Amino acid sequence: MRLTVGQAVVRFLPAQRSERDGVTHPLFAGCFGIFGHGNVAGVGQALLEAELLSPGALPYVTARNEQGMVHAAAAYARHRNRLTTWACTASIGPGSSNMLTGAALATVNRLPVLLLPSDVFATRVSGPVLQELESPAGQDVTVNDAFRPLSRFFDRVWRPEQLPAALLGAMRVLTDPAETGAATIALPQDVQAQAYDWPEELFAERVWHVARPVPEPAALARAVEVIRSARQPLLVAGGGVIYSEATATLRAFAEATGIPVAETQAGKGSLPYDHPLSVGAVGSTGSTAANRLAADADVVIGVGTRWSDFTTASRTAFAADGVRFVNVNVAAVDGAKQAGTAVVADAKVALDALTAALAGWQVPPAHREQAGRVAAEWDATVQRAYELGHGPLPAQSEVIGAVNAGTGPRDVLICAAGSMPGDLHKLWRTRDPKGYHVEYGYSCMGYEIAGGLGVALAIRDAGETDRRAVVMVGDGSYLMMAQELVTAVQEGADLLVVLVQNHGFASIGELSESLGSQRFGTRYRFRAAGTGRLDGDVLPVDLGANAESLGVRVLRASGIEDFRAKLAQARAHTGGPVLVHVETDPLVPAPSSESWWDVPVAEVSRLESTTQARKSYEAAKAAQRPYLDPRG
Ligand SMILES: Cc1ncc(C[n+]2csc(CCOP(=O)(O)OP(=O)(O)O)c2C)c(N)n1
Ligand SMILES: [Mg+2]
Repeated sequence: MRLTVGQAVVRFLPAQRSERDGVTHPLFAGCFGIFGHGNVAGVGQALLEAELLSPGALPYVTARNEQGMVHAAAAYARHRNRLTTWACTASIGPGSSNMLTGAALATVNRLPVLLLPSDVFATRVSGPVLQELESPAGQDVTVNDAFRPLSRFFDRVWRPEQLPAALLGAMRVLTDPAETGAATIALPQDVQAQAYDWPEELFAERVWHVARPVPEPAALARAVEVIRSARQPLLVAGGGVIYSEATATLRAFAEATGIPVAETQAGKGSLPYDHPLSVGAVGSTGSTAANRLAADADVVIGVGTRWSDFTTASRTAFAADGVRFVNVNVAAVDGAKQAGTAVVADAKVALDALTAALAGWQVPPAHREQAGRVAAEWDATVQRAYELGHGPLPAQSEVIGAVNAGTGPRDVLICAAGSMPGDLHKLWRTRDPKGYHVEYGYSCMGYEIAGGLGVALAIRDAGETDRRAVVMVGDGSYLMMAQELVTAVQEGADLLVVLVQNHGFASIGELSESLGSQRFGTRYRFRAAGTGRLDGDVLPVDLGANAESLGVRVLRASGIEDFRAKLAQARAHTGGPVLVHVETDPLVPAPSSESWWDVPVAEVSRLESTTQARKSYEAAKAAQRPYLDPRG
């Protein structure tokens, strides 16, 4: 079949399907893109031909920023438990390098996205081409080489003959639960337009089986022995529980054994918040319930977690002498962490096997009771934070409470950076396994709206009429990247955005203050004539007007009661994005997690604030543990 390389790519992608548990899905929902030289006449021409001659095969969506489109693709994949994603095509140079942050985010979070950056001429006869980075030391180096460390798969198709291996290699990685992340195929612009005689079978429908690796019997037996020895165990549920669709299995395991369940950011929603064995968020942004159980746990069972510093409170959360870890993870690299007993397997299969192997064994009743007690205490703390009655501007916790109460049980809450991820981790009452979508692997400002668009499209494509994508975004994140609102308008995507304006960085402000850095550079203020510093009046930024100018329906709330009313109005809006704007007081922190996060403070300083903070830092650091002893 004689096609260009661009046409071959566009013909190949719709024929790929993913399969798990006997159900198949299209691997690609469509292709996001922004055209420029490099892809306009190659992949772009092929997408036009497909749209005109085989409509619906690979829907094309124009995005506004290449980073945003990769976030949308990653968010879509996350909502679909990684079984369906998008391809992203970008032009040469800046168009392609704009996707780098998106690539890193997808890889860190283990979310499949297919990136098709355009590249310089393979023939080099016209080089250096506009937007080409010339490396004096090697003419095969281009900006796209920067994707190599950020991608789980990278290839550059210098010749058409290389394309089949590149495509098949990328598909394998995208559908491997342990390896998945960004798969990047760089396409030189002349090669995209070059014709070649392809074997027909390249375009045959192909099913990629998403594996559920079973635990090795000996590894399972080792894990069972450790768990049976436990008196005060705690299970930490990570994103792997949700991607593996293991939430019902986890619930059965917890109910059978009485082991309380704490959640990481990606794992939040593994159990509904009001399940008797749910103790909520763990770690630096955790609940006091989970953190108290963590502090005393003799055995910690991590399922589908990569043990980030937020989860372990920088290796201080698990404080008992001789604490031992059991790590159930599909990725061997995570199984081996914390000198744990590794069970390298799919979360669902492994939890089923553990439940069977532990039949009849239970934690002492007092442990179960303690979990219920500390969870109830935390729930009362959450309720107080929801009803703070702070004035004149409300506290962020009140806005979170209003959004929690004012949205449906199946709605999906999307957030990524700022003070909200931590506050949401502590305070959000999750009612559905897919109800909490906080990107905290890369915690990338600017993900929120683009990610919300991806979730809204995933909800639409899955026909989930009982769900809505609800974004909570701070003013800093909004200013960094709000432009996919225009894409949401274009697609008629039902996206509800809550924009929390506090004139700067509440998060980094609080962190800065706690580290002795006096909130330096964290407020949005005029440069004052008197001081020459950024401590003048609040900047007259009207983000509501900004969203309105992009074609978004905007509702402005003043105070918490009005916010509740505007949120209800916004929920009734359909057919495109709607935004509720609310101002909050940046100086009201969420309830304490009684935990820590390791952010080093200057060892010497002429500032008293820094010197004091360094003392506290050293004191806190003394509690840090290496978790290196295989015997616990
Ligand atoms: C792309 C990116 N740049 C910088 C940071 C570091 N950072 C984390 S939170 C934050 C401020 C976020 O401000 P805003 O969205 O207004 O949220 P707030 O802290 O006010 O809740 C910054 C700069 C980041 N996470 N991502
Ligand atoms: Mg802010």
